[in-house]
Amino acid sequence: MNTNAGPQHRSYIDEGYSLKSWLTTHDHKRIALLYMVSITLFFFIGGAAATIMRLELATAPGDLVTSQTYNKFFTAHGVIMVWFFLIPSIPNVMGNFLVPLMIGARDLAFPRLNLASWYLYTLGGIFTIGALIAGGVDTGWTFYTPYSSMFSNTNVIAVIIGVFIVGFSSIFTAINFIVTIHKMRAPGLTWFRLPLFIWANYATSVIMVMATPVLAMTLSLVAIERIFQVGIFDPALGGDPLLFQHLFWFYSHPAVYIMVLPAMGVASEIITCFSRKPIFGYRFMAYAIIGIAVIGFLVWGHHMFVSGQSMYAGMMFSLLSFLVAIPSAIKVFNWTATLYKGSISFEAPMLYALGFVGLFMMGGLTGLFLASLALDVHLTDTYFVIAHFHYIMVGGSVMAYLGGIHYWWPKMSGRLYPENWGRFAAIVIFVGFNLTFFPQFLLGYLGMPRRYHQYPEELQLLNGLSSAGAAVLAVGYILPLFYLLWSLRYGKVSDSNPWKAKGLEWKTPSPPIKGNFEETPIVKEEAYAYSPQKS
Ligand code: HEM
Ligand SMILES: [Cu+2]
Repeated sequence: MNTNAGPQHRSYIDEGYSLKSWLTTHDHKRIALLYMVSITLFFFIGGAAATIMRLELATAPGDLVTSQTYNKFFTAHGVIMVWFFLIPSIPNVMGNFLVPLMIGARDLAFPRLNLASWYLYTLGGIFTIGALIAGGVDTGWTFYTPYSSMFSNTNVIAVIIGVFIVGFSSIFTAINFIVTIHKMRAPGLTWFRLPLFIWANYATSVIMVMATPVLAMTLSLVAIERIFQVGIFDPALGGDPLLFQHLFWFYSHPAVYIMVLPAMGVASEIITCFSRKPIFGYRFMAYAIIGIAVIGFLVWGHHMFVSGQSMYAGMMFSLLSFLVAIPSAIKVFNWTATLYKGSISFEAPMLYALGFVGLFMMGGLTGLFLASLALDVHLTDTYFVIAHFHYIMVGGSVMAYLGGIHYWWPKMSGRLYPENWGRFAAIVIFVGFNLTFFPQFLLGYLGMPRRYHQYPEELQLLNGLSSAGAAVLAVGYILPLFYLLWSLRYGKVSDSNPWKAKGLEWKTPSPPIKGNFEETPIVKEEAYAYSPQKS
């Protein structure tokens, strides 16, 4: 079973090369590639907005763009990166490709719905990009009312429609994953034999189904207030602006776990493979995923410590936010314990995964600073918050996404990427990332507020470092684009299991055939049955 099925092996890619064959495909693997192309496009559009911002902030005066234009750039950046890159990234690309393969199924439960999700994503993207071309939006990705509902003169409605539509794409994908994982596991693949990547995508899907409708409803209310002047959030009309914040963060805090749980799943797969050891504390890892998903719904008020919510609410939200750190810490502990006495090798995916763990930890621990009621009064709305969430979402999730892309690239494409380039890019990204975002912790602590296009001279040095880091980071992100595309043509042909990894996805040829498996696999062993090495 360890080699490809020979020259007659017809992979999912060979099923058709015409544009039509791609745009009408029902194969989860081809849909995954459609997503990969689209989200990569959005990543670079969002990145372009960030580049303009860091260029403006390279010097103290606001001399590159006006403050109004700057507002539009950070809004575009946030909206695109959150809804069109981070949320769909790992679930819709890797989840789509791997959920059926990892559980020994032929496809997702609802292949047509899966394709529909991609079309919804695209339609939402067209609305959003259209709104940006038509002049942009200046509310920030958080759409705070009553500014967004009553005062902003920009294309709020069009962007809201875009985000609303892409929300349904998330919900449909989530329903597909939940049903598939419940109903289509191969014989013998019990819940506690599932790869943690599956657990992570399962929990993420549950969050998507439960939280995304709240966002859809909230944004609809903003649109209703804006169009019909019905008092919902605007106090002048008898509405309540805090209601918006509660609703928005009731979605958006769980949404941050939509962005990071799948990344944790990827890291678990990679770390156990390149340590050649079963993951430490498998059950705790699975329970921690569920714990994070549940507690993640109870902490939204930590975004509202200074909003005027009651002090008792603040104290409860502070306490609950500390609680969410416990399952996160369990995961970090178990990854570390997996490494302990492992037979570790540092291929590119492993470098990304280790980068993920370190940066995620920085993000999580600074989250605890912010979760401390008193400290947050000083730090809220400063660059400290920006640094915190970029450590998690960029240092964490984007690192893990890239790690996963490298790890499963041979499976997806049938080719090996050039290993040294892979390692080099991982290091450039790690260095560039820290240079960009570490100074922002200091800037925030010194009181630099977020969302300003100019700042006092004394903050020049730290901002200069950050902008320089952004340039390094940009190079790091562009590198994989080149060598991965290069490898499609010139890379070495991969066999079915280049990493000698466990897991059903490696028991099928690379790239897999249309229905994934010649015959349904039967699972007889636990997850990650790597044999412990004697050293
Ligand atoms: C140990 C877990 C975490 C804790 C205790 C925590 C705590 C916090 C707190 C208290 C804030 C509000 C800060 C303020 O506005 O003053 C915050 C902001 C934020 N956090 Fe976290 N966080 C954690 C994990 C995460 C994760 C996993 C993500 C993303 C994947 C994330 C993304 C964000 C974002 C996007 C914001 C800012 C939103 C905005 O105002 O634009 N956090 N975090
Ligand atoms: Cu939060």
